Amino acid sequence: MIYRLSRGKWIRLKEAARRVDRIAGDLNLLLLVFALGLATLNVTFLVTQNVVEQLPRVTRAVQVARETEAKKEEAMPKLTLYYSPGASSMATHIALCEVGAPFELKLIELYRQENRKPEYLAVNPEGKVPTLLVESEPLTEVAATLWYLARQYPEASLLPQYGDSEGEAQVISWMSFIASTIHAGRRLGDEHWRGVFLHGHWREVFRLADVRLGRNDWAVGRYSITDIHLFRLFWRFVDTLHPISSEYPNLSAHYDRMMARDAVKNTIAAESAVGYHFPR
Ligand SMILES: N[C@@H](CCC(=O)N[C@@H](CS)C(=O)NCC(=O)O)C(=O)O
Repeated sequence: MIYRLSRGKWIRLKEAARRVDRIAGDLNLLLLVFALGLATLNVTFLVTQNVVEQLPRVTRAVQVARETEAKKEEAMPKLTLYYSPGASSMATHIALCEVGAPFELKLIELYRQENRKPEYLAVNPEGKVPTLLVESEPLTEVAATLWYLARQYPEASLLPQYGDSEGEAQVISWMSFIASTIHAGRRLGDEHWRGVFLHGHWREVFRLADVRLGRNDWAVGRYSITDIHLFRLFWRFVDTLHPISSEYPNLSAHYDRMMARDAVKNTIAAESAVGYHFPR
């Protein structure tokens, strides 16, 4: 038998088919959303289960790390720096900031001659700063305090690689030059004109230092305690004589590099807050 549909029924049938189609589409979407939701829940569950399982292990690892750190700190000697703002002790202060070691500062005001008091002479009979107390053992001379800190805190990389004899010898060469020629140069030939010190010899030794540094960023190929020692003296020279930077181009560029370091900024901030009282 052949059914012939009227045009009206045909249209209704097509409409019904379209509706069924739309509902099926909506159902598909609903199923997809549901499946995605289930998958997300599953992943969240797995992750949570994993985290809960790992938690005791992570907590233990954190505890062990803390204990190791505390033991390391206990094993480190107590450090106390006797200093006067802007004096040679500033170099040791910078190195202490560089290595990140805990330390205590003890102020010895040179302009008040506190370095001549018996209490301080008992610590350092020469009456000079710096003195670095390692526990209760005094260590004097800038070079020695810097060397000690660099060796005690190797992570700070303030010396050439251990065993690099040539690099180490270069550090000693520079440090001896700085202590015996540059530092001592300040007091040599202190000729003055109408009461003003000309520091001719001091200017000359910095010229030598400028040539020796050359265009290198750092004195011995990488940042080291040598740069700290050199910087402290040039900083003092700049503060005293205000040379034009083109006279000492290499030392001036080195000065800028040093001034950009956090350890230097923090030391200067701490010492200038106490106040500089320099002899002119
Ligand atoms: N050779 C010593 C020199 C230290 C030094 O000269 N310190 C000066 C201050 S920059 C000082 O304490 N002067 C006081 C004095 O001599 O009475 C070193 O390298 O540590």
